[in-house]
Amino acid sequence: MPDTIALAPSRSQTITQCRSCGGSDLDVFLDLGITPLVDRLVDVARRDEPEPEFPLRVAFCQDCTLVQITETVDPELLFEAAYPYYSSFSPALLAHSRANALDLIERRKLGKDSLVIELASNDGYLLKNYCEAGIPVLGIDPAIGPAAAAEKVGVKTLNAFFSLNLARDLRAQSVRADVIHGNNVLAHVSDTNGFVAGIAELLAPEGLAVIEAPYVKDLIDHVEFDTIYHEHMCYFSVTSVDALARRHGLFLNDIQHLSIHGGSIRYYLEPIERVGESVRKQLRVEQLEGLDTLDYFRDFSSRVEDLRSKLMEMLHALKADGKSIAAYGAAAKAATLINYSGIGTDLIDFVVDRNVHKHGKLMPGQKIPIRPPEALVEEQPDYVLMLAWNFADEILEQQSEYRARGGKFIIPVPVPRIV
Ligand code: JHZ
Ligand code: ZN
Repeated sequence: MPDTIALAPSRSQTITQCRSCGGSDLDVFLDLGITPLVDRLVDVARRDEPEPEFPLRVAFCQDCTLVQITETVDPELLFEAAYPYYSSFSPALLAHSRANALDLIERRKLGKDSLVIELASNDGYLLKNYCEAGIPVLGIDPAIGPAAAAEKVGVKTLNAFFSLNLARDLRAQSVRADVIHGNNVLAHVSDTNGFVAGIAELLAPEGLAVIEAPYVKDLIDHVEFDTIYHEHMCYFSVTSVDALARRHGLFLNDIQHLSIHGGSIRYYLEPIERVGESVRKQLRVEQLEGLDTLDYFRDFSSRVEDLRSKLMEMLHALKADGKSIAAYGAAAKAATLINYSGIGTDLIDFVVDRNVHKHGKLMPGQKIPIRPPEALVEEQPDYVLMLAWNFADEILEQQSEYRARGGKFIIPVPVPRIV
């Protein structure tokens, strides 16, 4: 296991050991340059102040196969008071989460004597489904705004970072969970082992941890390079999660491959070993395709560069032709895409997003203004760059009026195309 990370006053530290196994054989295969923090939207009044920026490099661990970034940014800075991500602005995500809760209530026979804990419970988007069914819940989330929103909808929430210490404190108060959810959070923690050890600590002997994380194979295969940012410290495969879980007495017994967020895996971990065919099969696939070797990742950097040049060519050609362009989705991934590509206000007039907490702010780095989606029909730009491409179907449907009036969308990933 790696040594504990002590953050330097610069508020970031470069790792020298793998975040999971502690090995020192880390090979960098992608360098996205020095980039700002993607969820640190800029207030208009502070547009001229320098933003914190950090190197964004991705490495492969030769020992345990985990893909990870080499810089750890202080979590207080990453998830500070103004953290703008609220899960409940995405109807598809709400439906996805509700289906998961209903399935677990049924399969695990959850009831009023059960306890469901969610790590990074955000605004209560998932746990509220259990509350409705009368099942006790506890959300844990460090972001103040989303945690307050969760309390408002009746989801009891502890406003804190989850860690092994917190898990021990809770267990000392006899808290044990029948189900622990962790959606899109395992990649976000700097103490990867402490987080999984904390889950093992809090889980009841017959309990189940359900962890969702973007799948590194989808990231590589579909050139989803924009999902790389400082919040995402790790990029998991089934092989790397299996090794991580076993180190803490948990077993990866089942998985589901999901389409959410450009391709994710839902990992089912239990203190009892009963590895199912879904896991065995995907471990074989990863081995056959070479995800456990650096070779799989070697040409990724040139594929990313190729995507960028195609996209920039397209945007410049449209501008040269006198077309106006806006963008959809002030997402975290949007900030990586525009900053790595160098897409600024010379190309994009504004970005729209449904999240009211983002309106009136500026995109990190490129300082493009963020407006409500209605601005598309009001201004009727000729093209809209789809930065939240993971929700493209849903957004295209919502934007039928803009499209009926002749508006077109540019989907950047995996190959820039106009629809
Ligand atoms: P979205 C998020 O990343 C958050 P982001 C987080 N960083 C993470 O780990 C990954 O997911 C996996 C808006 N929207 O969720 C909402 C509309 O405006 O894809 C969001 O601002 N209208 C923790 O931020 C953005 O788009 C819509 O109809 O990259 C989408 O962001 C819909 C559906 C969304 O991911
Ligand atoms: Zn490793």
